[in-house]
Amino acid sequence: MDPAYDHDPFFEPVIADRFERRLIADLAAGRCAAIRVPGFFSPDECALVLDALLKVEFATYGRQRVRPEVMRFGVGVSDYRKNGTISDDYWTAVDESRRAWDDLKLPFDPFELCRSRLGAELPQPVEVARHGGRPMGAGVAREPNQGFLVHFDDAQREFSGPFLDADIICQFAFNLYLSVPDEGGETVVWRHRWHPADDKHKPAGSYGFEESVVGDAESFHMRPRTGEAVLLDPRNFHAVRPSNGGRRIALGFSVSMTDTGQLLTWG
Ligand SMILES: O=C(O)CCC(=O)C(=O)O
Ligand SMILES: [Fe+2]
Repeated sequence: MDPAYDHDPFFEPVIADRFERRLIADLAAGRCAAIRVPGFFSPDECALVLDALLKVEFATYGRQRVRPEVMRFGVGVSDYRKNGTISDDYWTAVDESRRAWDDLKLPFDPFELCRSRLGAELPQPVEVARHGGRPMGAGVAREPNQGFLVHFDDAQREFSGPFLDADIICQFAFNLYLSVPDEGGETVVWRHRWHPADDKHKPAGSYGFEESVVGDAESFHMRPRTGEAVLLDPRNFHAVRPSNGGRRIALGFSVSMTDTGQLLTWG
């Protein structure tokens, strides 16, 4: 194909030294595909959180849905979907997760620090989202050493009815990398959004698709560094490659932009 027709100039990761308000608007509007902020956490901040996490036991995501296995510390709502709504046991899991994170006795709340730095240039504070008046989970530490399959994340398709107590314009995925492998562990993003026919490439019960689903769509990959934060549009199909030589541990949460432009987070 003629290279001039090969690349969408809006389909790019942007590297910046902070989450500028203008870049968040670009991501929401589709003028870029990801924002990368190296050094979002200092080496000391990463080491504090990582050291604490290395002493505790991680759980796995639902083993039927998430194969190969992904380890996690904390709760993600995707494991608590029942008939298109949030199941009651999510709220118990959120309470337990909050206690488990408190028990790490960190000198700061890493999710709160992520929210305040993410929102530093925004007119409204970044807050944890509510559902039915109750605050949702703040986020999760995830360890996909064997990678994540090709998938997309879009709560308005995964859940029916109002998902948050706010009207949502768009959704982002936030990751802060605390530990990265020597090799592998790249995040790959394709310029492909879900189409009903894609489900032919989706094994029953799996969260992920076969890689054939993205065909020859344009893609880019990001090799995260320790301390880097990435905000991406998770409607673009994405995957994480398996790691080699080291654990890949990241703090993650979803972010919604409301109709007033406020960012709300949830895990
Ligand atoms: O770990 C990553 O780089 C991306 C994980 C992912 O699938 C997401 O944040 O939605
Ligand atoms: Fe994802």
